[in-house]
Amino acid sequence: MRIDVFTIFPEMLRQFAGHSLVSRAIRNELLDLRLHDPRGHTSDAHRSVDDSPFGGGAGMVMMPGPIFDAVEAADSPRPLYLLGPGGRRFDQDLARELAQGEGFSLLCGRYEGIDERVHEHLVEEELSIGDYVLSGGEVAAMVVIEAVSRLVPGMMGNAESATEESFSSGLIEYPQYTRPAVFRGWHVPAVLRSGDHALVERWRLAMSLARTIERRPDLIERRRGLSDEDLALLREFDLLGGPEGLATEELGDTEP
Ligand code: JEE
Repeated sequence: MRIDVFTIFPEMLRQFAGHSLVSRAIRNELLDLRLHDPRGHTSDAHRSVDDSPFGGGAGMVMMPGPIFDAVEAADSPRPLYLLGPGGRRFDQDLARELAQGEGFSLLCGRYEGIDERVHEHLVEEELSIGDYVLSGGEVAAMVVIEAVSRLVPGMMGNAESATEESFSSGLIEYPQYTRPAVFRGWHVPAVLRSGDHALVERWRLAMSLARTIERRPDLIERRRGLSDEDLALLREFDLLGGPEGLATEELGDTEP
């Protein structure tokens, strides 16, 4: 997979690319990450990439020239996505879609934004990683690269990909424990030490369901509510029912 990034802060991405999963993907030649700096495509003495907005107002806007020139010189993989606070939400579905392809490109803005002609005539689409305001697209680009590259075939062992399959089922995670079995008087749930693998599987799914109902009801809606099997599972572990409904205060409780 080839990913090209256009940024006036290539050092931020170079730092990122030197770490953990992404650096391993690059070393193993599963990922070809290329960085391009629009500042290398300026012609004035100050190497300007921004200017004040037509019509007035505060802040600066990125000029179209250096961006068009950098993109055209790179012959970078399409689609080219612009990262910005007003874009379509980047989510796991899009990460999965991008991981299936041969590559894509990311354009990181800075300042108050980018000249509209870049939106209209250069990029396919604007993406946003969430509803908060960053100072530029670089951190968002790292988020996209990390989410996509961990899904690239060959990135992880088969065991992990199987887990990925079942857990991109749209539920949040079940609680996990490691040694010691008792820590400061807090016990690991007995189910997990029972040795009954089928029981453990059912408990984990039940906990995932209960936590998703409690914390992310939108995800339950997205899978079109609870099935009869879901309800049976929740009942089996007493995670549903009673006049107060879901016993939310007990989820994740590790008291003896
Ligand atoms: C790229 C510049 C800063 C600050 C105007 C008007 C926006 C841009 N999820 C995400 N949040 N933020 C970004 C992101 C931010 C960026 C750039 C990505 C380039 N900035 C910037 C303020 C404004 N504001 C009122 O509504 C909010 C525009 C991002 C992503 N991806």
